[in-house]
Amino acid sequence: MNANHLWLSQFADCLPEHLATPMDVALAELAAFPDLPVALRLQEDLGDQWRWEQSGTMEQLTGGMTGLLYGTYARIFAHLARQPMPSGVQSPAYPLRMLNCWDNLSGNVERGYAGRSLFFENGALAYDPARIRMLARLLASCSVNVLCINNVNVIQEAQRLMEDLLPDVAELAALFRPFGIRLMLSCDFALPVRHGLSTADPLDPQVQKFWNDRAEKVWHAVPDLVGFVVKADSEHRPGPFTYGRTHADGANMLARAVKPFGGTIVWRAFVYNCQQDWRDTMTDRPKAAYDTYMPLDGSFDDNVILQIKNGPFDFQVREPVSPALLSMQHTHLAMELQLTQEYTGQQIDIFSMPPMWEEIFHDLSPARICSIAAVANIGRDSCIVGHPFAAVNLYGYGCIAWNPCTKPEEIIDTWCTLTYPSLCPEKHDLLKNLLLRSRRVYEKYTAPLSLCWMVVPSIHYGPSPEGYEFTPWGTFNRADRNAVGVDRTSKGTGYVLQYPAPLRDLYENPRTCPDVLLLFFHRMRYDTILSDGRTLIQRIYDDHFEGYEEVEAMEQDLYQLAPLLPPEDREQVCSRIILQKANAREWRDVVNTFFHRLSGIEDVHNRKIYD
Ligand code: GCV
Repeated sequence: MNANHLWLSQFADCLPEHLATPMDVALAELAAFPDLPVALRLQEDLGDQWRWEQSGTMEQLTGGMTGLLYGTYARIFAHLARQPMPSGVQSPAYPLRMLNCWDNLSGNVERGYAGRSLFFENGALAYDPARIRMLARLLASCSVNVLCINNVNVIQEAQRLMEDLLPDVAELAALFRPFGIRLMLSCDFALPVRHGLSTADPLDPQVQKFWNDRAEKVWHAVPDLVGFVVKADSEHRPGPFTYGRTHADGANMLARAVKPFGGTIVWRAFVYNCQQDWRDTMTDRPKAAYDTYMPLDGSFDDNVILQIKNGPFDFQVREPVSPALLSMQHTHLAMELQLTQEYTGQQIDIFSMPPMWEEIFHDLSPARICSIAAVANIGRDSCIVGHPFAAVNLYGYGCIAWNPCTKPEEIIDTWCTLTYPSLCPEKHDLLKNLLLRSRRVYEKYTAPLSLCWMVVPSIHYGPSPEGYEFTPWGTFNRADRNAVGVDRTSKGTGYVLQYPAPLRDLYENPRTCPDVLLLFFHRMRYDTILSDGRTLIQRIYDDHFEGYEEVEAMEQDLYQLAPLLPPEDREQVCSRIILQKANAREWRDVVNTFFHRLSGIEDVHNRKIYD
């Protein structure tokens, strides 16, 4: 891995090895741009903040230790992208800009599509320090400052990260530190049991003592650790429910153990019944987070952050904003996004996320959350993110973590300029427009009208209309010969009532509910006429046909661009678009055939649908 395949393509290939502080890194980065007459002035109390001023030909950057680093990257990027520098003090929207790696100690990455873990192999820490520095540099350059290195599913021997592997974790932490990045660890709620206690009950004094002692050991080894991430009572992970305790009991017990060290507990709200009987139409999975956590609003300690996925299901192509994010008033909330493309093309299909995030922040005021997290899309692949264009999601995440109001056009435009500086304006725009529309294209051929979960179970790539239908995961479409979708209105499961007005009223009524969310909220007959005059079934057919055609158009654009890309990117991009096209064709034909067979309704344009 080197800078040539990423948005640091115009930076010096590597930095000197022994840089002690973020200011040292800033100075080393600036040294590669002698044309930039920037003087750095450290003002410790500014922390992450920075201010840029110009007088005559001289420039001054004032900031805290990390602020100087962020300001330096901003200055270099502005120079390379020929953009003006902002005036006034620049501060991040969120103090913790977290990246969650789902890396296992075996070296496998859960839902990872960019190769094996950058940190682990064979049950131990195993990494190339030069690559780690490169990763740290990438993350710092887009303002990410917290890295959770292990999977929230703490399986196999991962508990050892808090035990005998602690000194190795400390060494890794030292590599990230000069880049202003602090580590977190995912922890297993049942750790006390592993150490011979008969219980992990959070109200048991022995359990509390266990965690107090453990926290002391952990922070002794890594004094600037941010804290623990916890997935409890979720998808078979242990948690407080086993002991009849609430999640506030569990989170607060851990929070009190880490408090003396300034630690934080990031408690994930991904809790639902993953053993639901498909015959049960009363239980509705999207209601679970709100139902579990709203009654606890206000009962979490100050150093607990409740981390809630952006939507109420699980990182589908399109979901409404999670109502728990909109409603909890007295709890520190973080929103969790997913960069790794589990349901969004697995870094084979192109799916650029900033337009999706803009929609989320349209309904969710950025001030409702105090932190932001994203599941990482990184690994050992040469371009680090699997598909060269998937880097725009990592870079873009950093941009919105600093300023959630950053426009998708701006993010993608800058990323294209930084990564592929030699593209002429016409080809630059070709790439930018391709990325900007990629999410909508993917949505059309996989999940139009929010018809989600028609995906191959477990793998989550490729179509399988009934793949999840009779499973325990609570992810049903309940398609029959007349209609499809789950009624989540007040007359149905009542999910819509979890929203505050005016969203509740907007979604309740199929005439005001945005088309793209129709089948999330409503069960609809195939012959229902939608806002554009077409029937529901015709929209399903049309979107699948159009989605495929749009992938064909993307392929043509890529063939124009490919000769201009660095050879390694060219090869990746060209081979993956062929796979994407085959995937889109499969989705089009499988889903259209499925509905054609069920409904018996013909496509008004008589296109080929199989019998
Ligand atoms: C880490 C989904 C994924 C799991 C993931 C889980 C989670 O269910 O498929 O791989 O587990 O989300 O977010 O905890």
